[in-house]
Amino acid sequence: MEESIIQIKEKAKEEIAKVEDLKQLDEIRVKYLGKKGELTAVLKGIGSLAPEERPIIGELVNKVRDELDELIKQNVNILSKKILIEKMKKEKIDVTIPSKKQEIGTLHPINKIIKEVEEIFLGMGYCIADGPEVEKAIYNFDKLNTPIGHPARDLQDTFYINEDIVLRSQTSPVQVRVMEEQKPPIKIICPGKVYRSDSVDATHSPVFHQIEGLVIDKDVSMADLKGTLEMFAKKCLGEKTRIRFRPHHFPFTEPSAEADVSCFVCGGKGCKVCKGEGWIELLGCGMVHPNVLRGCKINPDEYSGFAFGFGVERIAMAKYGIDDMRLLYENDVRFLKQF
Ligand code: 2NL
Repeated sequence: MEESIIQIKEKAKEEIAKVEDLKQLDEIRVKYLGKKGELTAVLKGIGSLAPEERPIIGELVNKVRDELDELIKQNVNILSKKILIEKMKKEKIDVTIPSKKQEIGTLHPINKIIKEVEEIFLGMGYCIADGPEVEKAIYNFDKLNTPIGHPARDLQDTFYINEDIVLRSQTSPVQVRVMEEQKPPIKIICPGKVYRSDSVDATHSPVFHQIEGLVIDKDVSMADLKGTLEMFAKKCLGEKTRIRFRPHHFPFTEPSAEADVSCFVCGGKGCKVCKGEGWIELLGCGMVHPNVLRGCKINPDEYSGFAFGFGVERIAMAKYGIDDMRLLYENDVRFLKQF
């Protein structure tokens, strides 16, 4: 009996020594020390032994059981440590490996143009003004000498929230608000989103960006307007750029003009960008209509002013050689990365 207990012990020790993972170790514990284990079976059979043998065998079984139990516990510790060390080796982090390159965003070409234009006009002493995109029709039209019945107010052309409220179709209402709130001299530019009921194509979008400028002071003339725009064109498109005015009509200016710039690609000889013309249309402008001044409680006999306005997308497309406006709104990073 004693011999078979020792044999069980030795067999168990041998098996424990070969164990490679915790699961195997637990299986051994169950096999020898579990309820149906080999040592437990010996204990259960103790009743059939001679009474004087019982305490001796009992003590031995308990000793072996404690010994094996301790051995298993030790091995659990050793194995756990080994497993942890291996895991740490496998998952070792090399902190000296250079990190993945961080992609740094760039300004959208539209915002780039807006910032550039702002810088140019800030340099000429202008302030930047902004105002609501949802605007009273009075500010968007009436106060800009565009009364009811004017085609620009057509339901086909303007987004109406209701009869009296529109999505602004230009940033001029911001300028009207400034004229009402401030006394001349006024020198501002107003960049922002504007809305027109246009279908999307290569040159149109129902939402686009505009920059308007306004100067009100004593003795402001058309020559000041032309000089200002020439300065702006040279700074924005290159020092060699020339400018020309063609007569035009806007309800809010009189006289009005469209200003062209000499083609900044060919210098005026004629090329693909200027379609052989040598000139590219830049913006609309003029002297602020006396009705507009009066509507803002500015006396047209005392003050005069000029105003101009242009679409930012058009300038961005010309400057960067973009042939389809939709590219500016699709947010394709491969396109945007180029600017
Ligand atoms: C264009 C032409 C223009 C103005 C905008 C303006 C503003 C006030 C008074 C008078 Cl408050 N005029 N703005 C003047 C002439 C032209 O824009 O083609 N824009 C896209």
